[in-house]
Amino acid sequence: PDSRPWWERGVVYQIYPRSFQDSDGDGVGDLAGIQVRLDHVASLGVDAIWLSPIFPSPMKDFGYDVADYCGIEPMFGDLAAFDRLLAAVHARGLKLILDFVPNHSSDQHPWFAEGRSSRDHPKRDWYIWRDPAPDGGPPNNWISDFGGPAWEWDAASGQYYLHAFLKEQPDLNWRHPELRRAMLDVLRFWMDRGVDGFRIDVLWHIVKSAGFEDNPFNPDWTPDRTERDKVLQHHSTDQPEAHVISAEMRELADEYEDRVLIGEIFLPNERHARWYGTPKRPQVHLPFNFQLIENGWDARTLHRVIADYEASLPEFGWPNWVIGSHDAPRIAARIGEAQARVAAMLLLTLRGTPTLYQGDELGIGQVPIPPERIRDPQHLRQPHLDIGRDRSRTPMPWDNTPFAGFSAVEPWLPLNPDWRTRNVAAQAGDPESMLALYRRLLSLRRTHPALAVGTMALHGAHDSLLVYERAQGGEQFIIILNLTSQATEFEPSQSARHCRVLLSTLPGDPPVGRDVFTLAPNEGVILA
Ligand code: TEU
Repeated sequence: PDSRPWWERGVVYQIYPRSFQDSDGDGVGDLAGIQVRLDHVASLGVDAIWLSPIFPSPMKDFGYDVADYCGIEPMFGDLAAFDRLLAAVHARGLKLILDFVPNHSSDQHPWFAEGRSSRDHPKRDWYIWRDPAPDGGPPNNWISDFGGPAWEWDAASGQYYLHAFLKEQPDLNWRHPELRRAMLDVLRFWMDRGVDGFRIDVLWHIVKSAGFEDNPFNPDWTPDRTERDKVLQHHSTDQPEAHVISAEMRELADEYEDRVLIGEIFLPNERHARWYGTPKRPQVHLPFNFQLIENGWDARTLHRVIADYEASLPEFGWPNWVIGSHDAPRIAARIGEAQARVAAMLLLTLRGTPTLYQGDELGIGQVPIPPERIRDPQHLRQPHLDIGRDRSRTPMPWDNTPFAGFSAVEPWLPLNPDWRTRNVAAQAGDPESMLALYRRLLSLRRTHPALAVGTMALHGAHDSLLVYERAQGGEQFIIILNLTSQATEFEPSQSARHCRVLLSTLPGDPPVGRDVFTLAPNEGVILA
């Protein structure tokens, strides 16, 4: 048996709690709903669930604005419901990862309300307050990720406070020792309760340069890009002190058994890799790797992305891959449904921990949202840009009963228009479905550790095909992915000549045992 920790062997499944299952008829998902649907998660064959935030929140950013780090949002349930869910998850041999949002709280958090009340309040410096610039304007040129200045004027106390996201999400001051202790206690609280780890929201943001210098302007900015991109986030992100805190979080996690830290970090390879820390002073186990989302989808680009990423990893650093999230456009819409099957094979056979996003296992596309139903604050603030996150946050379609079995009432966001045929029940009974493919891939990974934790050797770059081998303990697999919609010949090496197709992404009779090396359009195969 492999002695690797579960987060290296396993697969993570992201649940967006508002949109998984509603159990109490308010049109919004909840914890009891998730518990009812654990069969789906278990039968998929994943190992861990990551829940987007479930804490009390005014929901200005749908839970990423936390008003109490140690409670449960009433819309989702309560601590008792959480404990029941955690026990049910563990009873199935699954792990539960929570979303920790350390960069900012809600402006409704009592800490902020207290600090806001007066300049001399002991909690004032738990957030980032600055005097105006000499002209009365904001202290510097930093821009919020959701557009507009990152500073909000507080007339009552005559200062600005910093918010990297919405003004309802004031940034916490991690340089303050008491705030730091209070936030680390939050991690302790949930680990004592039994959670298996955390996905840490915008970890690279948590400390700002002490000098609050202006950020440099981005010479490549054009009006079709988000306002945030106008300046490079040079002084507002990736500060050395943030790495110190990340190491402290790890030290704390390591006081417990088998807990994982996954950091949400957007940086070029070399700086990204530093978030692993060093063997002596480790930081997060998995700095999230979004490169399959951020880059073009063709054989040469993927080859370069994989090779460069692998080359950038420290020797002890374990890779990870993501193709979808609650922030990104749906993979099936971005590259087409046929290629999305190839993407599933890529994600589940690359070296590194995969994270699946709910609904991608059904091949759901970008769901059209009528203008009056748009909820995403990022979209509402920059309506001229094509950045609506609601379109990938829509409710899970479970079956073809009213509201797709998600809820007894009209859900908070519309369902995918094809929910009557594209739902879990329909796909579970269809061997050609995306769901069936995901289940097969996940079960192969489980039976053959080489596919999960084996070594990986990339073949040379090719215009149409991406080819790599995975091996461990005498087992060897060749993965060949056709990134194009043309049939493409694969020139087998001597060793590959005797291989047989173990699994194809093609719908229809999986051509098991086939020994031809012509890949059909949009076909991926695993050879053994
Ligand atoms: O996202 C961080 C982040 O970088 C986003 O601004 C991302 O670039 C954008 O959503 C892409 O369209 C995290 C959470 O995942 C996101 O949902 C939150 O809104 C954000 O942090 C603030 O907490």
